[in-house]
Amino acid sequence: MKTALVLNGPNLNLLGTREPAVYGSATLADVEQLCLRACAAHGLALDFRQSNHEGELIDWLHQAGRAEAAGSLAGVVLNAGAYTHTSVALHDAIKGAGVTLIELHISNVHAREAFRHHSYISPAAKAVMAGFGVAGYGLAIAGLAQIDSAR
Ligand code: CA2
Repeated sequence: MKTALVLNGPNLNLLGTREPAVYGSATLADVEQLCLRACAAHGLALDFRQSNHEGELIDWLHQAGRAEAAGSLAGVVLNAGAYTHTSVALHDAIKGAGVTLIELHISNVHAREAFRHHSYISPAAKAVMAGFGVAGYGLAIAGLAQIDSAR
């Protein structure tokens, strides 16, 4: 059984505690349970992580590239949080790792402030998901399973 790696970036540990109008009321623990159900439905194992540190996310992407090349990983769903809009380093890590990656945002970043309209992740991503609330995590896992089964 292959694994889906779901990575969450800075401040996503605060999910469900503030800004429910933007991000909903589900906590990150709720999102992990949602991802577990989606993975089970698609015959995948789940590895679910969150970090507030750019370098740690980069290390995890490098590991993911090796795991995908070895055949044990289907790919990555990444909500890079605000690093989406700032991080050339994450862009380079995704490209350098050669990992199959779906960029995910809970909110529709294009309907928000102008500084959220540009993503350094999108050019390195296989697909982009935004605006479905936390349900987007399940949809992105379904998409990853689809991409993997078509290989
Ligand atoms: O919509 C998304 O998923 C975002 O990636 C979330 C990021 C934001 O910077 C991106 O522009 C869009 C913010 C994550 C922080 O989440 C919080 C949740 C609750 C309370 C405070 C922050």
